[in-house]
Amino acid sequence: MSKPFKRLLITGAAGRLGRILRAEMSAFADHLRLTDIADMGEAAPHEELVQCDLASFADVLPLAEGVDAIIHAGGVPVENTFELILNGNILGTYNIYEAARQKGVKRVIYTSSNHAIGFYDRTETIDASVPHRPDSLYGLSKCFAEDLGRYYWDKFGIESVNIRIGSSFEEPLDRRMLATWLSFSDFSQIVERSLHAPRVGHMIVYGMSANRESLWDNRAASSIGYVAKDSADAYREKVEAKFPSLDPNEPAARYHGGNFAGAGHFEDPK
Ligand code: 15L
Repeated sequence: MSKPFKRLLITGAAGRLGRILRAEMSAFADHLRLTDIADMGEAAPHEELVQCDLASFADVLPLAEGVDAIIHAGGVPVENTFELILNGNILGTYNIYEAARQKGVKRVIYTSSNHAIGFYDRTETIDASVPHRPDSLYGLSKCFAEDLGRYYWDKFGIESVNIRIGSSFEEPLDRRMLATWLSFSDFSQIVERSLHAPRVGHMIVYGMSANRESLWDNRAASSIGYVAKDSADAYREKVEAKFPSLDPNEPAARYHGGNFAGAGHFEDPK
């Protein structure tokens, strides 16, 4: 049976979420072009592996040749030095969009993060239209990437879905994740919906499962047909038994971004 896409580019393919995408997106594309700065192992017959640094435009440009869409999950995945964030996330994401423009790719799915809005207080439920409130240099780079996508849509008509991922792990790892958790299967579903939705323009959606506690109003995601199937509540007892509840005034408990909001500047002496 023919698949909806001929070729998809996936960046960050050696990472935690990149590995999920590598396994799941082959159902929708004849070929996957996979890239990462790290080793990606052996290529399957439908795969093309290109190890490269997203900060090098000369390396990134050919990656976008002949692809139907880009799933951009590459870059630095947590707080780090400004230099690494600048190269991996800011320059790297600029290179992806510029390569898309030069090679005529019409849609980018971007793995943004809750850390773009991490300084909202947990007493506030926010939707995807609120102003950015980054909690870290990492969060700031996600704000840049979301705005970059908006610019490339307004000026050049390249569509984007920016998935502000909560916490995507095999299971929730602490109390905060009872609200922010995104199962791997729901992650694949929201990426798949982002690829298939007929018209997205520039969208921001939250990457969250159907958790009973929640910080985000995710109606925008329903408009692309995303219906979360999993819930952190299946793990609630286990998590609550393992982790004592935090003082609600501690930054880790108080803000959407948890510890990212509570941490100082990454480059200060520890
Ligand atoms: C993220 O953006 C990180 O990539 C991930 O490792 C977690 O820290 C997650 O946010 C989170 O907020 O739990």
